[in-house]
Amino acid sequence: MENHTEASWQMEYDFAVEVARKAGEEIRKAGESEIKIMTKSSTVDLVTKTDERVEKIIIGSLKQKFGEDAHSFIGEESVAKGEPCILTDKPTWIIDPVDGTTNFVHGFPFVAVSIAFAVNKQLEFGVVYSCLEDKMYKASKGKGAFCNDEPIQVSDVKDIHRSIIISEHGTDRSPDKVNKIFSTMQKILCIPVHGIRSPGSAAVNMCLVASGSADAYYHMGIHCWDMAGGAAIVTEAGGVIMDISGGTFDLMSRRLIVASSRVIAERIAKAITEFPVGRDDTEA
Ligand code: LIP
Repeated sequence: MENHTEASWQMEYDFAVEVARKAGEEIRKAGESEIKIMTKSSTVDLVTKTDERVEKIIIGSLKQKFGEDAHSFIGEESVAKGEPCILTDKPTWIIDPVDGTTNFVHGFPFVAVSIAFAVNKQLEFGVVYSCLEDKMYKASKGKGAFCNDEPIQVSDVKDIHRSIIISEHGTDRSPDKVNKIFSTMQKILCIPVHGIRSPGSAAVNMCLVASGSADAYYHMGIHCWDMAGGAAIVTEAGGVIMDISGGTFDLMSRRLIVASSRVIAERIAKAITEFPVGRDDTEA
């Protein structure tokens, strides 16, 4: 294999942007016809033929460009069909073909293609194409974060009382889980913060923090494909990323806080009522 030194994944990065744009065009087109809805882990965990088709397009394009065996792949819909979800040291693409499937089904405008690339379990770059808004977010380690080629960075808000916080409600509607989610939201609202928002796409949520429109995002129960692209972008935009306990972020843990500053992230960590979510790499 070619000997890649640090920051030398430029060809993979550029191609990921190209593939994300092509995938986004497919999603936009598919949204113009009737969408057949199916479900996964619960009646509100939606999936469509477009999710599956777009993932095949993305993985097929990457394999055609870089060969069948050079890289590993973790894709939301492949894992749903029984493929393993294990992150190794091998160069690995982590793909969410349609992040915000519920939004896609309803025409709610935050729907993203998320493509990330990790080597030795470290994220090298991330691309998030918010295709209905036509916003291409991207970042590669040490090379800055961008939206439609304009540099982006997190807000300079350090006072949580002046912050907008993002979180989501998830797809597990058991009353105990929902109570815990609302208990955390109540604690955060009562700090007080300026507001809480739920745009419905984890990848877009992280890009909203990366570009300074929101000051933090926390979530328990999402997956590595929801987080990977946005995690690379928000980190490169100057944000902090941590586990919901305040500890070190782990891509396979299904738990995340991202924020414009450590002080805000740590304040959110204090407010979170935890519940068990399992890990991506033990559920496959
Ligand atoms: C979705 C996330 C969303 C979250 C859902 C789900 P999908 O991803 O982006 O923010 O609330 O639980 O994980 O399934 O549309 O790719």
